[in-house]
Amino acid sequence: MFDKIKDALSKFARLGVADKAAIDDLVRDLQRSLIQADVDVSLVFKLSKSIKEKALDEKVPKGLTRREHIVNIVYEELVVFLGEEKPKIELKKQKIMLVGLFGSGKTTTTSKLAKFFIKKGLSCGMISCDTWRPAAYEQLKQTAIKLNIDVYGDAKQKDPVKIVKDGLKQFESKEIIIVDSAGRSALDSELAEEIKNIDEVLNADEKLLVLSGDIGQAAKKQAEEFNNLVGLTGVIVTKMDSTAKGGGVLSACHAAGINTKFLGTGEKPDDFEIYDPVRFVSRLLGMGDLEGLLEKAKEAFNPEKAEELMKGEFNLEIFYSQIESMKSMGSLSKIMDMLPLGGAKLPKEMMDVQEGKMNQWRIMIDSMTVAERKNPDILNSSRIERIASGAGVKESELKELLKQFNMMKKMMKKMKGGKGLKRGPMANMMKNFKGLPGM
Ligand SMILES: Nc1nc2c(ncn2[C@@H]2O[C@H](COP(=O)(O)OP(=O)(O)OP(=O)(O)O)[C@@H](O)[C@H]2O)c(=O)[nH]1
Ligand SMILES: [Mg+2]
Repeated sequence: MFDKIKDALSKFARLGVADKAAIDDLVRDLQRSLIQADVDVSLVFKLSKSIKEKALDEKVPKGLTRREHIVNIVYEELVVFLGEEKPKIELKKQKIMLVGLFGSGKTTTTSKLAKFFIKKGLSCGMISCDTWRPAAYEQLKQTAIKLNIDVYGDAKQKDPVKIVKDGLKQFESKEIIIVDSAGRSALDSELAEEIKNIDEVLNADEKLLVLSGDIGQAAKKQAEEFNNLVGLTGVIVTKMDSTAKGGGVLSACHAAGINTKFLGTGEKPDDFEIYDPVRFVSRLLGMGDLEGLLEKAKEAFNPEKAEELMKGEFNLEIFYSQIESMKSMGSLSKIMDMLPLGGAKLPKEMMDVQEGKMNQWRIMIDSMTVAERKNPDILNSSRIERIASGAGVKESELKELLKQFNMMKKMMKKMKGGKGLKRGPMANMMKNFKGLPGM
């Protein structure tokens, strides 16, 4: 999404002069990109007018080139345009109701949200009161079982209000209760009445409208209608991974005075994040998202494993668990997107190969005996032959794994004797990040 903005800025950054013609050109490119993202035209004009005025009138602060100053203006104006402040998500006892039209992502988001709060240490119960779609409860139950989250529903009960009442009783002791409601193709009088009735018994602290990112500026009308009906406390925008129109939704909600609180970024339970406009725009402009990466790394980091790593012998099992924790940080390409590499990117094909290879490594390690995993030095040619054929790979592929393992082993040795993270690649990344405009 908004890919063209990044392109427009790099084109601008490559120019020798940052004169009026160059600024006009930049603003025109920005306008085109925003309109492609289905941002409302009047909002686009407001934004570009403000960027132009600032770029031409404001004095360039000391220490910045004129070009850097203008890039910074674009960055700051986009942040203001897309929501300004990171929403506060309170970690306290609360009831949350999700509302929205058909297929917007309510049911998927219900379990994503539950998982979010559980990871923060809060107890959670989900109530499915969608009596409209036959398999709605079953859909939520399936994910609930997979993720081990408590869920309440009643496939035979036709009255959503009764389900909510019973669910509330069942989950009295839970800190977080999330209610998944039914959708319709439009907010008609039937849906309006149903939502009002549910809210009367639920008395939700948070009333969140789930909007699919692909509806673009149509979000404005929906957000206003639902807001008039129940008084929304926020919006969750889903499918940000698969649409070019998310910018239209984000700007429309902000203009309507309704905060976007979370983004859905994929179909999996972990493809979910708090919406932070600063972070969002940094990522958009290719400035990386170190904070997001660190948060994910923290979640994936297992202190016991790390201690084991630093103390004991490095073996294939530890190597394997390293791979696993990298995988739980999300797909490699997503991680690469978050790194501040200043636009330098690994080609997508290469990252896909790497992920495929990781899966293969897992299968190979699973084909080894415990002794072999603990001490890969004992892998002679007959063992290599046996493992490769057991895992269904070529011997050269197994040797490649052993090579990577040995490289990592060397690196671990250095780290053990070395300076830790203070002078490692993370520290360098931090330095890079601070040097970026607007940081
Ligand atoms: N790519 C992507 N797909 C998503 C995301 N969120 C939801 N989906 C998909 O969107 C489809 C509809 O999601 P649901 O959660 O069933 O939507 P709903 O609002 O509950 O739909 P109804 O109950 O029919 O009103 C499913 O196929 C989801 O997997 C997201 O963030 N990214
Ligand atoms: Mg649903």
